[in-house]
Amino acid sequence: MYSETSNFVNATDNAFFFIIGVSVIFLLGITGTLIYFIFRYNKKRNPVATQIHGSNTLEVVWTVIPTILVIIMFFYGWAGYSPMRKAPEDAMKITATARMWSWSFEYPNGIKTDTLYVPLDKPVALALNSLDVIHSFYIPAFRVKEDMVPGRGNKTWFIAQKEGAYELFCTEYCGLSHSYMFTEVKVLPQKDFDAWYAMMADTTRKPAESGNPVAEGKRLVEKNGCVACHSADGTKIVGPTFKGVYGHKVLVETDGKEREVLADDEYIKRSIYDPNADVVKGFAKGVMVSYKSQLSDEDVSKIIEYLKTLQ
Ligand code: HEC
Ligand SMILES: [Cu+2]
Repeated sequence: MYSETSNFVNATDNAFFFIIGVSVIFLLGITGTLIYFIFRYNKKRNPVATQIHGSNTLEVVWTVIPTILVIIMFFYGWAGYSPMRKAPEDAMKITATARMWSWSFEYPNGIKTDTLYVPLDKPVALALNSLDVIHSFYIPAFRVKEDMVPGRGNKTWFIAQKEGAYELFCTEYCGLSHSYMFTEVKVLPQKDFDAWYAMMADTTRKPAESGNPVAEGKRLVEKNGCVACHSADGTKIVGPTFKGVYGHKVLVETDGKEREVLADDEYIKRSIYDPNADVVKGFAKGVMVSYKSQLSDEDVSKIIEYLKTLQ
């Protein structure tokens, strides 16, 4: 049994506490000396200023000691950082995708979740992608933090060593709803993880026929973070409200030309898969990026069923 939540906790904390410790010692030492000098060399005690011209001993001391301290800091830092760069070969590979303003995780068997599930005591390697702007993947409890830059293909990895749920959030300011861009990482013992994994694979393979499409559509809209930009009550947020969207006439700009279209199934689908083809007048192009890789045709028709109910 480990007492740390991940394999990176120790080394990161060592570097952190060493730097903090040195800083505190210097803060106290310098402030103490300052106060002593104010007292010792004030005008009453020392009416004629003492002139000092150079001291090799002092110069050597205040060059050598800080140099040694900084080198020690570097080694603590390097010892903590360099294992983070290379994931073990046998690590479980998960792809994390960030977009304004939600997370999605894809596992080797193709299932997708908005909460990260990982097995206990097993290395997990994450490929970090962003679909729009720069985000940053952060699990404070694991001391894991890595930028997610579109097109750059950053990576990170860790071994979760304690069962439980931990915060996972975006730590790069990425626009209006950045502060809502958080989720959890759930660490399950291998047995529970395997059970969860198999269960998810089953439900993904054969979608419940009895499911209510409207409820599922609503769930998809929440799960995929559409609600960060689209309200259901008529309020304009980043994007147009979903209220009354289905079946109404919209003024859009297509290839720089304005035209009026009817918001039918076809239009809504295009809005989700290719949002910048028809840009709703009064809204910015490029803010919403395609959900082609995240939502199937079936998902889209469920969302449409849900949107129909918001009149
Ligand atoms: C980052 C903010 C953002 C997110 C997240 C987002 N959208 Fe959008 N959406 C916009 C903006 C801005 C527009 C208007 C500009 C345009 O048409 O591209 C828009 C337009 C639309 C339209 C056309 C609306 C109309 O009035 O004609 C639909 C439909 C839509 N989005 C659906 C969705 C769905 C479904 C999701 C989630 C799967 C989603 N959006 C996620 C910002 C977002
Ligand atoms: Cu972000």
